[in-house]
This record gives sequence, C-alpha cells and structure tokens, in this order.
Amino acid sequence: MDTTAYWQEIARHSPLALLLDMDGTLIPLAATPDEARPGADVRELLAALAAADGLRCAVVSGRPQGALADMLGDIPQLRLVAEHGMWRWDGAAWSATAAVDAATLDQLQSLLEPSVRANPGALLERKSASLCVHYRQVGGSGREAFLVSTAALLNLWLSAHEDYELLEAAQAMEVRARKVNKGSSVAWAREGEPADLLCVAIGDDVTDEDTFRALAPGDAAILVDHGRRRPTAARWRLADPDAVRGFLGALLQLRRGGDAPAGLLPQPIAARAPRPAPGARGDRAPRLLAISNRLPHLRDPAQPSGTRKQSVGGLVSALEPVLAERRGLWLGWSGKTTAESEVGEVSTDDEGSPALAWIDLPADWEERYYNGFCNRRLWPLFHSFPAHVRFRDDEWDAYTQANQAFAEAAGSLVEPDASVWVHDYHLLLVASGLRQRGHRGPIGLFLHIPFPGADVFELIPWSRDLLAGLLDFDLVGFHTPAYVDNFHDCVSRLTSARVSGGAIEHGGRVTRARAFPLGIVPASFQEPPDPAIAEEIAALVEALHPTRLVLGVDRLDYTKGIPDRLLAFERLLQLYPEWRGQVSLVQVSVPSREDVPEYAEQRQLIENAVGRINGEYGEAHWVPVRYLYRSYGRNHLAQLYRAADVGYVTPLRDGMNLVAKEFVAAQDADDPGVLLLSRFAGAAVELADAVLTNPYHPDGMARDLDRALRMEPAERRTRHQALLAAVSRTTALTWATDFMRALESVR
Ligand code: ADQ
Repeated sequence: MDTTAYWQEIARHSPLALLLDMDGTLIPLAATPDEARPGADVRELLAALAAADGLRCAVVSGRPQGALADMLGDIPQLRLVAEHGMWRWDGAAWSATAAVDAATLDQLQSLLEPSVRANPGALLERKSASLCVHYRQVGGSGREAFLVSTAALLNLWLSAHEDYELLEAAQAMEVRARKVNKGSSVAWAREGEPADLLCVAIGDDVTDEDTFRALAPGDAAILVDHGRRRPTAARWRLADPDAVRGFLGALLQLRRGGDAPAGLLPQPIAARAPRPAPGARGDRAPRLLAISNRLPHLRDPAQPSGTRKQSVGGLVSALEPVLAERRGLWLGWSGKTTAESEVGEVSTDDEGSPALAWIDLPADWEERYYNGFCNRRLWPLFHSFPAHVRFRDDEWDAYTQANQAFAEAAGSLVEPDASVWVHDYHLLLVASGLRQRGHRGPIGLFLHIPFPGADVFELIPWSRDLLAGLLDFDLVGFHTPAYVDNFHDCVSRLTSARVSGGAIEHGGRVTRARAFPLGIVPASFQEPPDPAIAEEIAALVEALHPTRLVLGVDRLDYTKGIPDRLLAFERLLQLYPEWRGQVSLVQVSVPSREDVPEYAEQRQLIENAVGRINGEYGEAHWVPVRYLYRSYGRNHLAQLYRAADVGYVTPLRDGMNLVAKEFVAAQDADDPGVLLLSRFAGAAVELADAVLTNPYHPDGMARDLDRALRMEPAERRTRHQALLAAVSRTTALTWATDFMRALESVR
C-alpha cells in the first residue's frame, strides 16, 4: 500500500485515538517552558480533533498538570496526560496514576540547587514524579562543564535510587520515577474502547519513545525529527510542528471524506540496517564495548572485501581475546572527518575479530579536540611538561563535545547494563556521558600515560571537571602504583570525595583505582627470524663490526628524551675516549603526530644532534650514530633488539614503555644484551634489574652506558633472567584479564 492510501485508511478509521506530545510536536520548543504556549490556531485544531466523531484526542506531555490545565483544560473532550503519565485529565478531574515519595525528590532537589543557582540560565523544575534541570539557556564555555557535573551528580544519586531513571529530554535532564512513563497513555486510550481502536502517536522527545513502544502492531508512531536522524521505534516521520499541524488538518479533511495533498502526510523512515532497536537486541548484543580514540585497524580499502590490515601492537593482542569471549565490540574514531559540523553515523564491521564500530568526527575537532586538547595540552601535562602548555576554551569545548559524541555512539551500540572499557586520556569524560544517557553497567578506564602529581594536574583549568568525569568510572586503571597515588592525592585535594584504602567514596558511590601494569606478548618477540630480515640484520651488524651496538627504538616524541640520549652518548665519547671507534648508536624513530609543530621541532633537534656528533667524532670506517626515521615490523624489531649489546631506553617520562619489555623478551638468554632504562618509565617498577638511569643527567647517563657496555656475561645473564621473569609475569593477556575481572566485580 502506498503512503497516501495508508494514511487515508488510518485517518478514516473509527475509533481512532490520537496521542500528541506538545512541546516540539504541536508547538516549537522555546527557551523556557513559560514561553512555549499553544496559540489560538493550535487550540482550534485540538478542539476540532477532540470534537470529531469517532476520534479521541489526548495531549501527552511532560508538563505539570497545572500548566497543562491552564493552557488546554477548557477544550471540551480533550484529554490531557501530564508529567509523562503521572496525571490524567479526563475532561472532568485529574487523577494520579502512581504514588511517589515526595521526600526522595526533595533530597535530590536540595543537592541540585547550589549548582543550578551558580549557573545563570539553568532552571530547576519540580514535578510530582520527577525533577527536571533545564539547560537550554546556559551558555558559554561553562555549559559543557555544567552538563558534565550535573550528570555526574545525578548519576551518583541514581546509583543509590534504583526506582528512578534519568531521561535526556530536549535541552533538559530529568530524573523520574521509573514506574511513571508516557507509555501508560496507550493503555488508557484503549480503556473501555472496542478492540479495533487504532492509535496514532506523534512526538519528538525520547520520552515519546515509551509511547511508541507501547503501541500495537497496527498503530502508527510518527517521530517529529526536526531534520535530524536518530534511533527511534517510530516508522513514520514529520519534520517539525508546522508539519504536524499540517498533517492533523489533513487528517480531519480525510476523515470528512475529502482529499489531502500527499506533501502533508508523514513519510516512512528508511529502515536502518545496523542495529536492532533497544530492548530487542537480545542475546546478540555485545556484552563488552572497548572504546579508544583510534581503532587498531580498519578495513583496508586496497584489500579484497572482508579482509583487514593485519593487526599489530600489544593492545590488540591483549583486547582481542577478552572481546571475543564476550561478543565484544571495539569503538573508535575512524580517523576521517565529516565536511559538516555533525558527527557521522556509527558504522560497524562485525565480520573480522574483533568486531569494530567507528564514527567520523567533524573536521574542526581534529584540530581542537585531537591535536589540540589531547595532544598539545593533556599529553605534555600528564607527562609533567607544563612549561609550554597553554589552555584554550575552544579546545576544551571540542574535547567535551567529542567525549559526548563517543558516549552517544557507545550508548547506541550496547544495552545499558553492558561492560564498557574506555582507553586513555582522549576519553576521560565518556563515563559521564554514558551515565547521563542512563548506562548502568560497569565502566572502566585504563590510562596508558602517567598520571601527574596534584601540583601539575591542577594547572588544568578544568581539573575538577576532569576528576568528576574520572569518578564516574567504576574502575580506573594505571600502569604503576605511583600513578594511583597521584590520582588519589588529586582526588583528596581537589574534590570532596573520601579516599579510603583502595576505594574512593563519593555521594554514596565508589570508584576504585588500581595498578594494572601492561605487558607484551613475549612469544611474539622470540619467533625465529624471517630469512630476508635475518640477512638484512646480518648486513647491518657486519657494517658496524667490530663496534658494539647501542640501540634506541621509539615513537618520535619529545617525552622519549632522544636528544638527551644523544647528548649522553656524546658525553660517553668525551669522558671515555677508548670507546671511540668501538661503539655505535642506532636510533630508530617511527614518525608520529607530524601535524603537531612540537614534533617537527623535535625531529629537527635530533637530526642536528646526529649531524653534530658524526661531524665531530666520525671517521672514515666509523659512523658513531645512525639515525633511521622509519617503522619496522615486529620480526624485524625483534632481530634488531637481539643484535644489540645495549637497549638504550631513556624516556624523560613514560606511562610504561613497552620497548623495554620487548627488548628483554627478544634477547638470547645465553648472551643477553643489557637494558639501560630510565627511572622515569613506568616499566622501571617491574624491571628494577635493568641498569636504571636518569635522563636529566647526561654525565651520569654516560657513566651508566659505560657500565652497561662493560658488564660481564655472568651479570648480564643474572639480570636478564630476573627481567625475563618480570616480563613473562605481567603480559598483555594477564593485564586484560585482570582488568576485566576487576571491572566485572566492581558492581
Ligand atoms: P607509546 O608512547 O607509543 O605508548 P611504547 O610503550 O614504547 O610507547 O610503545 C611503542 C610501541 O611502538 C612498541 O610496541 C614498539 O615496538 C613500537 N615501535 C616503536 N618504534 C617503532 C619503529 N620504529 N617501528 C615499529 N614499531 C615501533 C603509550 C604510552 C606508553 C605505554 C603504551 C601502552 O606512552 O608509556 O607503554 O602506551 O600503554
């Protein structure tokens, strides 16, 4: 049946019940509830509908009964449903549908009042079964912070009040007693009516989805979508309140036997393939969602359909098994941007393992959120490099918006009770966004970088907002106990939460912080060499012969301390001239974040230092430093590590540093190289049997390098044995399993 014929049949059916939302459906949304009132045209239309033979008409609104009665109570035969179903007006009297304890909402109201008063434009609306925070008029850069902190507070409260739920209405957050919802208006419409009564429900708000879901198969649900697509149980759409009024006029005309222009009728919503509607996902729904800013690998467009680029990296190896066990899904930014200012729709690929989901982000977020707030502000600050960090409001705004976008995508992919595991500093506010959307399941965060001391952390203008966001996680994991201590210290100093033992108590809820040291998959660095690679490495060793090989392998990043490492190598040649012609440094740097100016400067600094050292000390048969600006595959790296006499791993600060662990795993146990490791890498906690060094002290580092180069085989073997035991104890797999076990037991 075509659209016109379908609506003709519905419009002429008797009895027919209309369930009409008011704000955003019959009338446009306004800045405050008081400013949105139905005009004479709407009242006339409702009067005509309510009076029509065989037609029942109800306005089903979230507004309080007084306001609704005041605007529409005088229209004969028009029924009213106020406060999302809490109150009903049958034309003669109001009746309550549920008993709600007022003292409980009083308590929430007193919790919310201080922050609502402190944020101009924010409005608190008290109703019988709910409390609503309106934020349409909260402007400026404080808006997102207000939203995040309000959501955090509401979620804390909700975790102790299971009979209440959070609704995200248009520009408002509403906490409502669960037993009250608009869906009950459908049963009321059917009460005392013949079984063939049909319902047509029209609404634009998420609360109208309750009505849509309560409809019977032959009924019609129409979403007023204001030009934006969103998940809905409705099969039909109209654009805005003008279109709704046009359609209702057409419906009356059709009922009277006339014709109606097709342009006035609702249009079908194109079926969306990716996900079943909430509540219908059943057994196939993912039980675990991992979220990171970037995905490990996306489908390679150059490969035949169904194949992906081979996955590399410890994180993928770590997460793949835990995701597979739980029908998990991994969500991230595709790395692509949209031309418009909108976030792209969620795409999924569940053919490979792990199943992936991704979104495209608006183009200007790449600069403000990713390069800006994440990589030019949080990254250096969390590594305790505050000197050049200056914060910008527009970057913070983009950060909060991007976190909301990830939360929105996440909320659409899993059921509210699924486990969610968020990764790293890009997404510190995702738990708040998810809680705001009603997520009840456990949410964990693992931070891959250091967590700084409170004196550094509080340099962030939004340090308290970030902490509030972090406390919305149930579990926060760090690489080392020292980062956990820093986090506890920040929470104690900058929030009112109470830290006791391993638990942080705040508003009746608990967040746990613990160290989960990330490791590697040791066996993957112990595989036999690929013959072509073996040949290439042999040629390199031959070219260096008879000198000893000191090896540095890093992402090109200023936290890795590569210029300082070169300086210490230069000091070695000055302090111990006997090493000239006897030792070579090979530094392999993989290109990284080339869009950020500090990284281009770093590259220049390194190339200048390499030029200086080689110019000063190089001889016809000896090049002191070889600098390779390139990436290698795992087998290649493993062979390089194995060929080295010293693994020169000296970051100024590093969350963990997996290169140190990879170097250990790759050594020949009978003739192992020596690991020279910065004390300021998280890895130094577990790898205490390395030669530990201070990269801020070139003379000391030169002495440590000399010691490493001279170390006797027996001491090398003893140290290596202890190091290998540590690397084998906490691997990528034990890390993921431990974290998941802790996450799943927190609630
Ligand atoms: P990164 O800062 O990237 O990671 P790291 O842990 O050393 O630091 O991991 C680097 C990875 O890149 C290693 O697996 C290494 O093999 C690889 N790599 C480096 N140079 C390479 C090259 N030239 N070619 C190929 N591969 C190369 C962040 C934090 C760390 C934390 C990890 C994991 O900054 O502190 O250990 O996340 O949580």
